[in-house]
Amino acid sequence: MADAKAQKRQKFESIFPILRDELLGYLKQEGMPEDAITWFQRNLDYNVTGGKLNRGMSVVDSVEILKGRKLTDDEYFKAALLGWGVEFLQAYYLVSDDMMDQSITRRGQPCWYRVEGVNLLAINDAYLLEGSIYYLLKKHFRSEPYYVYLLDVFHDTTFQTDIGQLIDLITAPEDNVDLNKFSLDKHQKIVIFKTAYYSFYLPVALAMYMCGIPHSSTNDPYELAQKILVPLGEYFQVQDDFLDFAAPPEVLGKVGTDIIDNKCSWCVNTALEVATPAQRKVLDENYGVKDKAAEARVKALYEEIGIRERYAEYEEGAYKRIIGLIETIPTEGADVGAGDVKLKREVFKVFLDKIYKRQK
Ligand code: GPP
Ligand code: MG
Ligand code: MG
Ligand code: MG
Repeated sequence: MADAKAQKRQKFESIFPILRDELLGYLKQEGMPEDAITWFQRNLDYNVTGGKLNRGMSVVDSVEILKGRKLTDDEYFKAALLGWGVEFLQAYYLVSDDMMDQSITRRGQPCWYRVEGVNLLAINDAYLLEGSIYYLLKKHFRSEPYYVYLLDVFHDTTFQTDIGQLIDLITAPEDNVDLNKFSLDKHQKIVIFKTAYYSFYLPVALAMYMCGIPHSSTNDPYELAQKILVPLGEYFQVQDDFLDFAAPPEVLGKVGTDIIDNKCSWCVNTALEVATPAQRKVLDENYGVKDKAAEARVKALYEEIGIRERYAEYEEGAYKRIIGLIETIPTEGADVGAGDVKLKREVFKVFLDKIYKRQK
């Protein structure tokens, strides 16, 4: 079992060098200087690989489930390319997000902008990661009837993510900590926009387009998918917020910064909902303060209000709710007007099982 999983991952990983070489080939073909090619390669190797690959591999898994059979070599390559497209988008966001959040480590290594000699060049490197997606899509999908839908869904989810990041950032100003600005409602908006669309809807929608599933004005399968995937992504970001506080950095691969960064996190919102006046005072005085001792006081308060039990309770509730949504799809799959292709429960169940009770 573990072996099959490792093999699957290896197969997916084996596509990356092909895509990287195509991108580097473009720079070579344009006669770019050697140091630019080397820089770009280092950017790609440092930032695109080394993650959990959940998002990318979900495209392949979903195409396999939708088609209900083993993929041909060409189909596998195309599905994996779309999966890597999501991973490139993720890399683009993480390089940028780490600068905005002033984070220290990512995937067990220094954040890219903190690597010797990189600094603000990381901004341009992020753009290059984003541009790479469209170079690769054009090269391999230009003549497919669904090409424009691929572009559309990448663009739409990118815009949604940018809006989510905007609310995330302006709700967490560095110089003005005001916990009255936070609420679980606002948190929900932030996480749906900054995470759920690009991390959960995008991979499945890409797979659906690749399988030729059309939109429908009466019963749109893409809307149905979104109804399940958005809550799934919301749950994922609550996990991210909780792990920022609770997970050891050596397991998580990153050092949590939410308390010091004054973030509108699930943890602080949960604490605010139940805090006594005395506890509220502790939060007011220590949250968002750029000081390790203040951070430790907030963490102690989280323990005091039983945040771990509250999180476990949230997790069980979220899991059941999402299973309930998945079960609105008929057991034999929903008819989506694409011949033999049916939208099956398994697409969503497999994705849910990948993240349920995750520790990192
Ligand atoms: C994750 O938030 C959100 C993103 C990675 C989207 C970034 C969007 C941009 C427009 C840059 P997070 O800060 O909680 O992630 P992490 O905990 O991994 O730093
Ligand atoms: Mg952030
Ligand atoms: Mg961050
Ligand atoms: Mg986080």
